[in-house]
Amino acid sequence: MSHYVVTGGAGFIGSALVRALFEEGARRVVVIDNLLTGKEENLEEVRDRIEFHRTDIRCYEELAPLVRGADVVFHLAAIPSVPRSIAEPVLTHEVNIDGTFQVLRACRDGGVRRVVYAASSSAYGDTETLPKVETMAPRPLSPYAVQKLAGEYYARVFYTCLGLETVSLRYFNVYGPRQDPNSPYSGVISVFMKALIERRPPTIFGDGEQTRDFTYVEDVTALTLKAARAPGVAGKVYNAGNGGRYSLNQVWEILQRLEGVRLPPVYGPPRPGDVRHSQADITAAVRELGHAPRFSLEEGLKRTLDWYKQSAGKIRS
Ligand code: UD2
Repeated sequence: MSHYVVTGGAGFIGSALVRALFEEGARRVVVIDNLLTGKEENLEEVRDRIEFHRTDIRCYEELAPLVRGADVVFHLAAIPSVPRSIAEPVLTHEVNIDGTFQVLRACRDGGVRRVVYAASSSAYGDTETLPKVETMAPRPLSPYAVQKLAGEYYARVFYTCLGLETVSLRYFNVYGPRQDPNSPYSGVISVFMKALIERRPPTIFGDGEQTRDFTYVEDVTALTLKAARAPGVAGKVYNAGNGGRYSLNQVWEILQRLEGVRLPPVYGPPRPGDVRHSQADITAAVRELGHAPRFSLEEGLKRTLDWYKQSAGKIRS
């Protein structure tokens, strides 16, 4: 296989996937990104090896020729963030649901061999049992969760009814280098990194005892590549997590220890649409896709912190 397309390839996860593709010998990688949240600088090291298109996934006419004949399309383009989906339900609906539909439609029309779709752990909502298994009924709590779940459903019926091979991976709170800490909708670990480097206390929404299965970006990209070629998995959904669970208070404790500082957090009101606890059962992904996460939270945080320190000039807003 040699011809890949990554939608959202200028994003923090998408750009890591592009680098991983080249590491395993990909020859042709097409990146589609409208640069709404993605950044070209995320692709700095591979800029002269990729074909970059500043294209919006809602536009079928522009999309169709770019995906035609690809071996695998990795569909990561989305507007993430639970609070953003509450603040901007129309825009996020259009990009996350309509855009996903157009990507699937273009892939089906263009004879693409397989689509790997970046779904979200938010689909589970507040289920009573932990860890969360793919067989549980979804209970989305926010527009974002509904939108990512609708994408999964579309991916599945594009396989069962329309013959396009798709695999959905429910990413669980991915973190790592290049995650943008400067937006009001930034992922919590990037926000913690920036606060730590600037020696400021972070704001924690709620009591900080909510838990997440924080998953290092390289573990997610490795699994995403495996999903592109695993046999017998078309139409399925898998958890893409680490399998652990840490509270925000614990994460902030670890980070303070790594830096040797004490900066008690400020606590604010809980965030609407927030899930209380999240943890992946990764049994199916291990068995059927060969998932093998390599990074403990502490190891992942150390690597991430090193990157933020080296890039401190760049991450300042
Ligand atoms: C959801 C999904 C995740 C991914 C992501 C994309 C769940 C469990 N996870 O992540 O898989 O799809 O959406 O956006 O649904 N927080 C603070 N202070 C801050 C920022 C955040 O306390 O400055 C809290 C926030 O209230 C939440 C936790 O940190 O309890 C994680 O928030 P997040 O925005 O990093 O990610 P989350 O869990 O919404």
